[in-house]
Amino acid sequence: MTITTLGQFIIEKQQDFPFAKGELSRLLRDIGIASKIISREVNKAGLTQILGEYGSVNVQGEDVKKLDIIGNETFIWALSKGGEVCAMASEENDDIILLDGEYSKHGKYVICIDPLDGSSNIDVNVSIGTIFSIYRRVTEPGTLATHEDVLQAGNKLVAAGYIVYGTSTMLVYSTGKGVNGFTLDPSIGEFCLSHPDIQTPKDGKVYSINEGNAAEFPTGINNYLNWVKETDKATSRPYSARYIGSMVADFHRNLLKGGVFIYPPTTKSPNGKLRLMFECIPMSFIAEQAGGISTTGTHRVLDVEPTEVHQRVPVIMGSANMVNKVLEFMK
Ligand code: AHM
Ligand code: MG
Repeated sequence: MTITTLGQFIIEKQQDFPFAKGELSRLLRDIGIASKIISREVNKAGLTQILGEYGSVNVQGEDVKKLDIIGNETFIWALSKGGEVCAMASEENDDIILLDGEYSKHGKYVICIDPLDGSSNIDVNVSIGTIFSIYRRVTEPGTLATHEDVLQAGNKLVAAGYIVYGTSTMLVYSTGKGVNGFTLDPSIGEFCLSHPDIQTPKDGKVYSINEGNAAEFPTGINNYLNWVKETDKATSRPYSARYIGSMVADFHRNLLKGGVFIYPPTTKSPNGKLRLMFECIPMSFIAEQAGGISTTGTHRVLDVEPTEVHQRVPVIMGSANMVNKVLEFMK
């Protein structure tokens, strides 16, 4: 049996970028390392009875940190040391983090992370994820980075991906030349290529939306939700509803099996709930790279110009035919 580890794959793929000096490869490798650490912590999370509840003091008298804090600190630690990154933004931090170390100031890249997405699922042992995106800085290397480096539209992305901590841990990423998935083999501690060149089905039968908010949805979305439930042999309706409440896990299932993920505008939150920089842009990049579509309902998500780090946008993404059907109802 031959296996390809994430590290081997990254090095092989570096040849796709003739001018690359290896910084992006090192950055991707560092993300792999951070996610292995978080995967270990996520797997231990069920032991809180022994370790002490998160946020409390354990039997040794030490503070037990919340898993999302551990995730954030792990990523900041892993990515700020290598000198490839000059600035970071995290869903856990109000403002961007400027790295002013001698090496970091020369870093060519900017990274945005949602270290643990779907955190309401942590306490109940349900899948959660990490989401990341990488941009090339726009200011001069050697100087302190600025907001301009971070606030870039998704069409400027260099790479993006996610890690899903599910029944196994999987890392899925793209550098703009297709999407590849790696499964963590705990026996050797390596991510191994398990899903090469992922293509999402053009059609699917799964719709993922928090229908509990239906009273607040736009009419078009509710009309679509009525339509998916109608019986029609030709289109195999009714469809199946699947909603974990962990975007990474919901997205991952739909990516592999076909489906549409929707977080629409609501009357209370006209821009929806999900964050452009941390959640919508990276997942939209993966969706498109796998042959799917992602839109806010009016614009391609990757073309939205961000104006603030924690900006929110509505999102409809997944299998092309399903997204287009939702858009028909929204007209
Ligand atoms: P979080 O960043 O606070 O974890 O919230 C993001 C999560 C997504 O993973 C998920 O799709 C969504 O929130 C679920 O929200 P809701 O409970 O409103 O359906
Ligand atoms: Mg999140």
